[in-house]
Amino acid sequence: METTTEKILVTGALGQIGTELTSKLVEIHGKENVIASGIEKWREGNTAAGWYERIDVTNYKLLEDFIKEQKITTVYHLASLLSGTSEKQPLFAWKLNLEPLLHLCELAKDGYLKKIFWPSSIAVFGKGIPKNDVEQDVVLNPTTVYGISKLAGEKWCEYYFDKYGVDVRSIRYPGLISWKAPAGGGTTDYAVEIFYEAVEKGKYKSFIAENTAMPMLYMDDAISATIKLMEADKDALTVRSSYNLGGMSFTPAELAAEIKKEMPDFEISYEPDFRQAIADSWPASIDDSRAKNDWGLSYDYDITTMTKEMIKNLKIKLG
Ligand code: AKB
Repeated sequence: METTTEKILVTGALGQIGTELTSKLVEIHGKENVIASGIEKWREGNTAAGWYERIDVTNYKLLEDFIKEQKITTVYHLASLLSGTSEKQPLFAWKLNLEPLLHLCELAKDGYLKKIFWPSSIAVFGKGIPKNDVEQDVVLNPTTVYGISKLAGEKWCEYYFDKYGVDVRSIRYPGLISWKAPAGGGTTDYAVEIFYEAVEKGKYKSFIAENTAMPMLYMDDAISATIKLMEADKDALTVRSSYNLGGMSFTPAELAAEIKKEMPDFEISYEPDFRQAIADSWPASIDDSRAKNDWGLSYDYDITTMTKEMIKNLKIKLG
């Protein structure tokens, strides 16, 4: 485990992952060492970090000056458009999802950053790949704007590591389920919306078909995996593109059945939209043995414990 003092910048810090990752980083490194950033205006209490800086990551000069002035050592670069939104804004998705990553890699190459975390996604796999237990090194064939941008990002991470030794680490996140901050624009987000609507309305119309399985992960497990990867010994890492993360795998019907155990009156209906085609091109389950072997990936939640936690916390949050 590396123990150097870190000065951390989180981009996209007010998003679904950023909100919870920032809190965890503050817990580990202290408020004074974690700076949250995003394009949103600052609001009282919007982050656990000691400092919130409004940064548009596509403004490279601003990003670079800030990193140099504040002597940032580590960036968790989370700012991104998800799969559904990316289909609607392809050029902007490419610009946002890829170019700032390259600028950060350049800064690391020039010695201004020690470490970068960048999220990839199960969207990199795409069509023509086996559906179940998809391995780390299969041929990648994404057919979505988001998947293409994530695949390109992975290849750049690997390139900067191979050529310049840049320590950029990455995870292929499955769908992430959480109650603290809303998700937005993703294909797996039905698995978040369903809980909000179960608690608020007792019913949900799913935009993903009944029997479409996708890999999913409870946010607590996603955060601990991210921290574990970033704290792992550099020499233990054998994947420099992005690590597979499988989490759990379920369909909307299976999730609805779990919710019904907690809320017997809950009703689900199905009206698949354009995101069904995206889901159909993604794996149903993922083999994450490389992450388990290399840096000790493990999970605390399954579909039952995750469902109980989501409902318990949303009932409190939504009153
Ligand atoms: C999405 O659905 O776009 C994301 C993802 C799997 O990367 N949650």
